[in-house]
Amino acid sequence: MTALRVARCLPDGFLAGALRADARAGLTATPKVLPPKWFYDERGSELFEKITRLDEYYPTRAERSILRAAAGQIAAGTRARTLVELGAGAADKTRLLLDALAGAGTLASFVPVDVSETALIEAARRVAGEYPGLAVTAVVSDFEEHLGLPSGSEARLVVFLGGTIGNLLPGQRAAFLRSLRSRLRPGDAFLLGTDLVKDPAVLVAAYDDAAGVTAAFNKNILSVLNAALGADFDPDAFEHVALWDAGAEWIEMRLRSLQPQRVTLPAIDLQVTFGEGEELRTEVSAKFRRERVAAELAAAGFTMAGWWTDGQGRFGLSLSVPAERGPHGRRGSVAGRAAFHPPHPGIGEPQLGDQLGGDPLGRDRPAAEQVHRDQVLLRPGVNGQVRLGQDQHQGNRTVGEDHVAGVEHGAAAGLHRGARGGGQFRDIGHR
Ligand code: AVJ
Repeated sequence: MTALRVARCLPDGFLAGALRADARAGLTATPKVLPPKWFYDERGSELFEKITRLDEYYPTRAERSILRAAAGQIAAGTRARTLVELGAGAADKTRLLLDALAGAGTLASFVPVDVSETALIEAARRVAGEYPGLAVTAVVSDFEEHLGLPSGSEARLVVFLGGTIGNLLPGQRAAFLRSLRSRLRPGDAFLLGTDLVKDPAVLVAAYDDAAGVTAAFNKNILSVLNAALGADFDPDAFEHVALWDAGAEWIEMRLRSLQPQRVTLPAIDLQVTFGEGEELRTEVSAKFRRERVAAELAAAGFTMAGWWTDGQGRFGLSLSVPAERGPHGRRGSVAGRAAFHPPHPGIGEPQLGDQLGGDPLGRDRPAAEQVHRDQVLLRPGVNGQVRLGQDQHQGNRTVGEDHVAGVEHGAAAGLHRGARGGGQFRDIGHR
């Protein structure tokens, strides 16, 4: 039997309050700015799904191709019992990891974490249906504010995919990584997807597609404000702008006012004016180089143990463990670690020759052909098994064995909560 549980780590009204505060602060700032997390109402989530299928938007396909090739290595290296997915939209990619962990015989529970409750529960329900015996706990949380991590389980693999970390500004990113690191223990691991610096034309096209889907996605943030705050934005009075900031190495999306205009937001008692050509920044999507990923992880107290890219070097996936010396910008000692040998020779070996040609449409070629794996520093464990980082419990319980069905209330058993968190479990049924 599988139960799906839902844990709320956000106090009632938290999101509504956060949106109002962000709208007030951002629309009275110079230049005007809104945080990208408000794109994702139902329509915004649908539009983003559509974006992931566009020819120009390569990150989803690139990351999926890496995961297809590397999931087995990640499962063998982490032997994770609990898969925690932050921003759990990308359910198809999640399945690659769930399958690999199930294949390794270690998987017991899945904890998808997202702010968007309806999308989260729908995805969690589907996974629970497809993996009988898997304990699924959907955590409604804003991972910047209230990181919901199950504390009862060991050998957790926390994954943050899609390059979404690039939506955080450098200071927010550092705070997020430190906060995550402070909740992890030896034996846990962190898998992070990062989009990589590349030809600006390729980047800009990914955020300004010919069909105009990204433009509609960008303007949808105005509809979100209209619905939530009774505002009277006219999305047609703005144009979509995507630009590459070469100094900061990030893509910015903006909405440019086509005319002088005044907008009223009754719910927060605010009127704002836009001059003709005035821009509102709606998203930063930072692009990375491997060294910067490693440096930011190290500064937060992680040691990068593995790094993979797709064959065209478009996207990077890093696997990190808590550093032995903590978050002081020093790397954990790698003494005693051994180079990781992939369980499937040929997969994950660096492929350097003919990787740059590729399908002109950018479609995936078979994963084994195109994924680069850099050296992975892991320690061979007992029985010759590859283990990550420090000592780990050898979780050998079978999937679902320890599951307790039922309703849990109040204390959100097993979940860390932020200071403002008021976690509550609601049982939403058994299968
Ligand atoms: C979901 C945050 C990874 O930054 O590429 C897609 C969102 N914005 N097109 C990204 C997005 C414009 C996307 N992330």
